[in-house]
Amino acid sequence: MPRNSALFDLSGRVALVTGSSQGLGFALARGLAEAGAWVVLNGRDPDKLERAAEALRGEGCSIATAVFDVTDSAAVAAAVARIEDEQGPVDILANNAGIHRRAPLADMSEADWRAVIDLNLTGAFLVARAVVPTMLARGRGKIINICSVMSELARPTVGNYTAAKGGLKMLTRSMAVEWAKRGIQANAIAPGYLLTEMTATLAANPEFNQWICGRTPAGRWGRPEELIGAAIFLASSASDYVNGQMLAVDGGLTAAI
Ligand code: GCO
Repeated sequence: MPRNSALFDLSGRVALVTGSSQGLGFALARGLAEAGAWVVLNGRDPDKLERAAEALRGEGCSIATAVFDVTDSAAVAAAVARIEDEQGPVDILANNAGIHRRAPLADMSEADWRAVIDLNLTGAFLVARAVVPTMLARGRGKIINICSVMSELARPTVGNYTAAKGGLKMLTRSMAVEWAKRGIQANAIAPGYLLTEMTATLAANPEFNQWICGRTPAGRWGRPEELIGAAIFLASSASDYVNGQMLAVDGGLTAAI
């Protein structure tokens, strides 16, 4: 058991954060890197990813990049093999990649349904399945699935996303029950309404903004960096006996009616 000062130390750990060229993933990557991890950023757009990597390297972070689409299992397998080769086995996986395609369910296209389930849910399974063999072999690993308040609550126009995030919560429990005995902790973080590129149009809508601020006990939107404490906890030895849990970082939103 490490001393308190070492409980949250990620020095020497390799962390892969999917969807990390912007938004929550970028903030998580920065937070894990500042806690000592060697962080592999992932995204689909090589230029955007490189810009994100350069920004973090400029702050003194240890950063590598892996361009791949989390829905493409062959690309995932190839990328993970390369990461293992170059950086070493993945100690920490943050399944963060996510998209929105908002539409009322009655009008939602099959393509928009499938795209969101595929990326937000199936993608997390595919990347976890690719990194878990070396975790199982070494008897340790941390998987952090980025869920949502939409893992618990629904609102109109985001039925595909809500179904995917609800599924991701249960996938987290499935990972925990299958792998806990093997030294792997799988848990989730459920962010509330945080200001990112994905929520910018919502935040800019005065009516929506007022609704969220009124609905959230903290009375405001969250900032991406407010996820970092939870992520470091779930990525570090501090959470070695925590399995299958979803920690809400939502200003109290899911605690309130
Ligand atoms: C929306 C939002 C949400 C959030 C988030 C909340 O359309 O209601 O985009 O889905 O972004 O996931 O946790």
